[in-house]
Amino acid sequence: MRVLILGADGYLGWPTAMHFSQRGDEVMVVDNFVKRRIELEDGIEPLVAIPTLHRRVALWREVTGRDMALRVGDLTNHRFIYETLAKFQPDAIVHYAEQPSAPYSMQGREQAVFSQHNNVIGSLNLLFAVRKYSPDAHLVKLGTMGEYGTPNIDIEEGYITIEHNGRTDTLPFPKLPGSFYHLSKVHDSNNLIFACRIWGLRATDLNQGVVYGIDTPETLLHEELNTSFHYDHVFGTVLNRFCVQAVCGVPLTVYGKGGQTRGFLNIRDTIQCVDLAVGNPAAKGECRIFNQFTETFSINELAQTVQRAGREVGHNVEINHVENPRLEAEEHYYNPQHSKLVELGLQPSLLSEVLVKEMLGSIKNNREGVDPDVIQPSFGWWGDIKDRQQS
Ligand code: USQ
Repeated sequence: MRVLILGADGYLGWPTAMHFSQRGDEVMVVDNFVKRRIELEDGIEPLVAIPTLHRRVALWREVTGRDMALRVGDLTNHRFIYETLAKFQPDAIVHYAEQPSAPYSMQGREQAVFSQHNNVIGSLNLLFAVRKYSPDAHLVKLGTMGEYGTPNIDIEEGYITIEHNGRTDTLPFPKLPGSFYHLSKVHDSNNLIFACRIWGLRATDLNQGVVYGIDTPETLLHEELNTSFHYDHVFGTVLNRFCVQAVCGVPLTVYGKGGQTRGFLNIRDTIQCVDLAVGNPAAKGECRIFNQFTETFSINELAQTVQRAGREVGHNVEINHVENPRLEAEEHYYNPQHSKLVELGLQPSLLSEVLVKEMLGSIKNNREGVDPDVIQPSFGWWGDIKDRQQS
């Protein structure tokens, strides 16, 4: 297959690109390096320095003998994505090319506007490009479980059948997103459903939970093939952050009461899910929605798991309930369905203390890369934390 990976320089994009290339597919990788620019803006770096994308592609060729095509460009420039599809003619497009941080999007007006412009307009240009140049390609788009928020009813996979005043219909599940970033994904989902309905495109929207983990089989082939692992308050996801905090002796930063419950999955399962979606394409005109996570945990449960595993390997792990920089329910009902990927054959790698200990071991080897100044949140859902503390 010809597989186009958009956002291939990121935490999930790079391991996904290597996976499809290793499988023998013809892969093209694309990125505009927005994440690297935000890293510079906010003074943060991945735990382990990541070579340029050009170097990663060259190294991949040296290690495996496999070629990947590389194009640098921005989806918000429609000419760039039109030309990319016209030349590459993909069978499948895996779209990660979005600003992925909820806290970044809540930092202020500029960051909110940037997040929505980059994500929504980039994806909209992509839809027009697919219609014009690759109308049969299967678009696999990364959405998020955060689109649904935490409603007080069971969350279905994308659509809900409702009976209202004696009539019944199946409609998109209501959305209650919790940040301008999550809202950008809701807008994308609406555009995607609409494009499939009116133009007959085929798409799968993967509403993914919070990803954790460091290694995939391909990142382990060479130390410079690592993925970009963040532990800071901007890009670090909660379990990755807790593991770094445990190794560095920083009390785990549970935000507020810690009863917030989310769907989680291992980075290896992200790759498996995307592989399953690509291998089982949606029909023409269909916009499938899969809830992509393997287990749910509260933040307190995660913190306790990291504490137990950390103490067993000699780390002094304390749990701290810090003031929540977000406005979110800290105790709530949460029961999202997630059977469609399992029906396609997903074999989950579930979270265990053994796995946490592996993560801790791997972080310990790179401990000198940790910057303690970027661990605590410095802005919240209302803006800069210092402003709130002063008022
Ligand atoms: N949290 C803490 N302490 C921390 C960091 C986070 O208690 O040090 C809490 C947050 O308040 C939140 C939960 O952990 O309730 C998850 O936060 P997160 O930063 O791990 O994840 P989130 O901001 O929701 O975003 C991440 C990815 C995003 C993806 C999303 C999936 O950055 O790209 O879309 O996970 S989901 O959460 O299902 O929407």
